[in-house]
Amino acid sequence: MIQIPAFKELDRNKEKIIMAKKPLNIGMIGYGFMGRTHSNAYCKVNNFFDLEYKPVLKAACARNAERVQAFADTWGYESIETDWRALVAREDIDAVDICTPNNLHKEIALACAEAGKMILCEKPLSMDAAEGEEMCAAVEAAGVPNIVWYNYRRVPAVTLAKQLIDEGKLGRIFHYRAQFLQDWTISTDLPQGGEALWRLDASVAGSGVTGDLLAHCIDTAIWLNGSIDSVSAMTETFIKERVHQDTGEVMPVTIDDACTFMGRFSNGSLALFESTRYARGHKALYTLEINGEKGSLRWDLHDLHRLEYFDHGDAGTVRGWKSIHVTDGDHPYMSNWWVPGLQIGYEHTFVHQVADFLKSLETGEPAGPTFRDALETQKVCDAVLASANSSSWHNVG
Ligand code: SOE
Repeated sequence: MIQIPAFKELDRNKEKIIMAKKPLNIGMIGYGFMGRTHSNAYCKVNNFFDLEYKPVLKAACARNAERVQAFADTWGYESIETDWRALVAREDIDAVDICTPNNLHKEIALACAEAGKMILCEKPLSMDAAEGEEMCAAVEAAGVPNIVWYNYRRVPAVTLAKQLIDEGKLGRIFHYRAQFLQDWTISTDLPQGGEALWRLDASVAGSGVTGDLLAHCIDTAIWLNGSIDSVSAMTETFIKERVHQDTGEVMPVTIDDACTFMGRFSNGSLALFESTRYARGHKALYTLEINGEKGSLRWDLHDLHRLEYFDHGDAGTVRGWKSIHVTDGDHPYMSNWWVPGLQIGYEHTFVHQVADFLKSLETGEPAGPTFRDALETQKVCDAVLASANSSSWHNVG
């Protein structure tokens, strides 16, 4: 493992000793969109956060040697593997980042746990809760640090919402509603399955929008407002057959193209969630709103640096929705970036996740969502799909 020597650096006019960093050797499996967001985060994190550990991009792994080599060259991985088992077996890998399609998460995670590797797993945790249970048992028995990439928790405005709720600013919560809307699968000509389109193949993805998009909304909701106890859902598959990209055969589509559900949180508040890939005009519109006795909060991914806040405690004459520009030094994560008033974006949420994960290695305090936290989300997804299938209410877990 590479040892980085201590060196001196001028930091904002103060001379500061930067201690030697402990290398954390990363093995990345997969090189799609998420492989890029995570790699970017590993590259940037030590430029902005003061941490003991420094990720070292040791190896990237995927089946196609030429393409994974190109990915490794772009991001600076030192080596490549074409078999994930070989990567997991390598002694010079400390942490494995699972960025494969969902149907491989479990097998890889179990092998990593057995090999004593830390795991950073792309969301959703698993194809279903039963797989998730096995994954939790494996990482907990092995005692390996683990985290799932539900990145939207770490948008500073969303983290600020968490702080305000925990401070009691909203009081008793009555309603939680969230939407995640896209429009990229409307064309009937779009094939299903195979590279880049595996999200449309239930045997690889586990489900459609429920596991891919609603899982984000559910993770944030549980984090902000506690457990969800019961759900009543409906799903729809608008385009019933598509050509499978791998075989050229026309096959039934078995994912949920859209899903709407209502539910009850353990704290007595009501939930309303909607997700679809058929909302023409919307590319990635994740919105959430929480209404409490003393106030409300609203957030929108298309304007991600703003948190809207209504405080009923304000004097009546000036009471109204405030739009907080979450870019000041005392806002979550922001003191690590530029100067007050300058906003950051989507990619930074992944940097925050890596920073929190590395910090957790220093403190021994796990950074969430751990596999166990993400299993809760998986259980809600399972209950949603079961409810839609049976047209009846389902309890979670
Ligand atoms: C799907 O289009 C997708 O890329 C999800 O898989 C991601 O998790 C979400 O953040 C954006 O949309």
